[in-house]
This record gives sequence, structure tokens and C-alpha cells, in this order.
Amino acid sequence: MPGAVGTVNDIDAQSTPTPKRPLVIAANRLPVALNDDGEWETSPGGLVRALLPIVQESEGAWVGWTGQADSAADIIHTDGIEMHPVPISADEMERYYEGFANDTLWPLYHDAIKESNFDGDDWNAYVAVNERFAVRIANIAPANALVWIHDYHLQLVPAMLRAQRSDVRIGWFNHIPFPPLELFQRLPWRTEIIKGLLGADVLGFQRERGARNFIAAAHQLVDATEVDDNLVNFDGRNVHVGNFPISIDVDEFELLASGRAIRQRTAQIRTRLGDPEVILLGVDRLDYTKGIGARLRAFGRLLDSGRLDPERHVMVQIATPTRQGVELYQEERREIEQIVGEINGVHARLGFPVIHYLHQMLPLGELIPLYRAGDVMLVTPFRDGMNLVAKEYVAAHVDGDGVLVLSEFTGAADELEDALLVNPHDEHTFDDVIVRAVEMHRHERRPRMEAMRKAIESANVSMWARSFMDVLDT
Ligand code: GDG
Repeated sequence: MPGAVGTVNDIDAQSTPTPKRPLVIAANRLPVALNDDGEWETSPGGLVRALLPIVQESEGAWVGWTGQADSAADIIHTDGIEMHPVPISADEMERYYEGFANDTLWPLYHDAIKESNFDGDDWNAYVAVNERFAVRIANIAPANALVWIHDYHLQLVPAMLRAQRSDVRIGWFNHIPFPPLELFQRLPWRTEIIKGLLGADVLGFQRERGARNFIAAAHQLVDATEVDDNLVNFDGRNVHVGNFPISIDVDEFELLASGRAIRQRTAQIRTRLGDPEVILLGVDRLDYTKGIGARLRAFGRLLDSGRLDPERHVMVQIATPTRQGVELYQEERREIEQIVGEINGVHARLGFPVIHYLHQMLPLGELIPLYRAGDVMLVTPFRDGMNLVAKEYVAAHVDGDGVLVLSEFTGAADELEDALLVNPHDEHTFDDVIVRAVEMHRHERRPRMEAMRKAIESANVSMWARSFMDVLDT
């Protein structure tokens, strides 16, 4: 999109002052968790760390669900800010969250690689929860606040909020892809979603393509007109539609990865794995969009054909538990665990599995040395809004070494051009790319890694947040 509004690369984060208007963040989940003493604590994570200081300095607030069904939690005070819980019942958790958000929108927005479930009762729960969020924001947002709504769970909130509060500026950012019209129009409630989103002042997408897909859908379905690059007119108002590729806290990852304890743990991990020549690594939520099964199958084929050797090449796959109440996720887990069992059954030796598979959420202090130990990182989703794991791997490689194999269907592929790009649907080239990564000489590896490190250092998560805020705060 030429002249895209507010892309991360064209702003200087340091020179952008904190907005004078209070910032209210709304997201499905509040960034808090109960600690062992039964007190709420802020959960870490790059996005939260980037947004918290802006909310604090501007005396804003955060609105979201605690993650617990039927919780009657009152206002939570952590890190000097007010968190406002939106209550969600057990039935709504099933219908709004597991149902409409994760069994209807999630597969549809990821290229419809799984069949969406279109259920009227789930839709009604989605409408009810979105309305509850809008009312809560309308009740607590200070006058003239900036309200930044996150993600596909809350697409109706912009218009619902605008109907109640004309003084606030409303932004929405989509962390996942926005699908092409041909897929989006399958959604029985497509018009309602587009109208809901067009209640915002700024709509942000990870990729230019997502922004273009939205503009095409808005034009086709509700006759919104594109008045300028990134500017759409609907119902007498202009809405900015732009791409804002998200990033990570690069400095934090580099700092953590450089520590002595992490270096020692990295060496220990190598030894534990039997000192193989090459460690191949996958780190994903256990989600069918991430292409974990296809990646494991590729590894298995290469062992079967002898192009990889179980005594020299070992794979580690971390598959973090996620959305375990949704049937498609249970099926995916069964399939992945079957593949791991089959491959280890044929190629492992006693005491030496060829795939080390963990269905666990690791602490960051264990994840970072794993990234560092990974000689070849396999990030091969069928579709992904951005994929932060790819950027974290690059940031963690302070040694300047390592090879990233990256699906061309990720947002990260737009920026990490020096990765080995792959189409995970194409078995033949998938296998060749993995072999190429495993055999790549350091004279090729190091310049590629250096270029990727430069690419991520020029756009960290704070710059991303500021770039969106700059457009919102006008
Ligand atoms: C959505 C979009 C977009 C994973 N396992 C462990 C662990 N993780 C952390 C990673 C990374 C995060 O989870 C995963 O982020 P991704 O970006 O890869 O994927 P989604 O969860 O699908 O995120 C995606 C993102 O939103 C942001 O906009 O990039 O496209 O789908 O940070 O490190 N962290 C720890 N242990 C684990 O075992 N500590």
C-alpha cells in the first residue's frame, strides 16, 4: 500500500511524546493472573510491557475478561493502573470465546483451513459480550480518551461504543489475518462485522494485504468508498485503514539471551540432547494454523529417505497447550502426538528420541536458551498474522548464527526476507528447504542472520505501539 498510514518503519519512537489524552485499552483478556497468594499480578509479555507505561502515564485504564468464567472480580489495581473486569459466564465462554471467536472467526480468518462452525446462538453470545465491553468502556473512559480495542473477539465494539460516546477516538487492531472477500463473505453476519468495525477512527492490520482485504469487503458489503490511500468513507465519516506490523521487545530478548546463566543452560540443553550436529526447533501454541504436523512429517520423510540422520539431527518441538475445550484443538493434539510416536518409534535409539516433544508452557528462562540452542528454527504456519516466535528466535541469536525457515504465509515473512522462505503445502520444496537449512555453511548463515537482526532492531514493539497511537491521537 503506497504511502501506508503509520507503518512502524516510518516513525521515530523516541521523539513521539506520550499522548496527553488518557489511553484505554480493551482486549478479550486482561493482562493479569492470580499469584500463589491469591493476588492479581500483571502477566509479562512484550505487548503488555509496551502498552502499560502509556496507560500509566496517561492515567488511562484497561478493560477485559479475567479468564475465569462467572468471576465477579471488582476493579483490579496493579502497576499503578486500573483494570476493569468484564464478567463472562460459563455459557458465554463456550459460545462467545470457544464458539464464535475460536471456532467460527479463527478458522475463517486463517484461510478457512478448517471448516468454521456457523451457529446463531454463538453469534448472539458474541453480540452480548461485545455490548457488555462497549458499555463498560463507555462508563469508565475519561472524557476525550483514546480507546484502543484489540483483536477479532471485539469487532462489534467500535460501533457500539461510538453510539454511546462521541467524544472518544476509537482504534482497533487485528492481531490475526483479515481474509479475502471470497472467504469473508461466507460469514452469515459479515455485514454486521464490517459495520461494527467501521465505527472506529483507525483500523490497524498486520499486513498491507489484510488492510486491502478489509477495504474490499467494506466496499462490496456496505458500499464504503475509498477516498484516499488508507482512507475509507462510510456513513459520512472517514476511517483510517492501515498496516502496523507488530514486533517484540528486541532489547529485552537480547539482554536475556546474553546472560551467563542462559549461555550455560544452552550448553546443557545441547548435551542433554546428545550433542547432535544440528538441533531443529519448533515453538508454537498447539494450533492447527501453525503447521506443526506438516513440519514433523517433513522431518520424518527426511529421516526415512536418509537425507537426515537421527544420530546427527535432532528435533525439539514445544507445543504449548491452548484452547483445549475446542474439538479441533483436541483432534490436532491427537494427530501431532501420533506423528511424534510414529517417527520416534522408527528412528529413535534407546535413550535418544529423535523428536523431543513437550506439550507444556515453558518459563521464558527455558525458552530463550532453547532458541539459542536451535541451529535451525522451523516456523511454518499455513497462515499467521505476524508470528512473534520468528522474531524472538532472531533476537535471541546474539551469537549471530542460526537459520530461520519461515513460511511465506506469515506476516513476519514481509520483514524477514533473509529467512529461507517456504510454502508448507509444497512437500517437495519443504523437504529441500529443510535440508538446505541444515547444510547451510556459516558463510551464508551469518550474513543472513545479521540482516534479519537489523530488520527487527529497526522496529520494536514500542515503536509499533507509538505508530498506532500517532494515527489515533490526531
Ligand atoms: C497472535 C497471532 C501474532 C509460545 N510457547 C511458549 C511461549 N510462547 C510465546 C512465544 C510468543 C507467543 O507465545 C506466540 O506468539 P505468536 O505471534 O507466534 O502466535 P499467536 O499466539 O498465535 O499470536 C500472531 C500475535 O498474535 C501478536 O500480534 O504475531 O500472528 O496469531 O511470544 O514466545 N512463551 C513461553 N513458553 C512457551 O512454552 N514463555
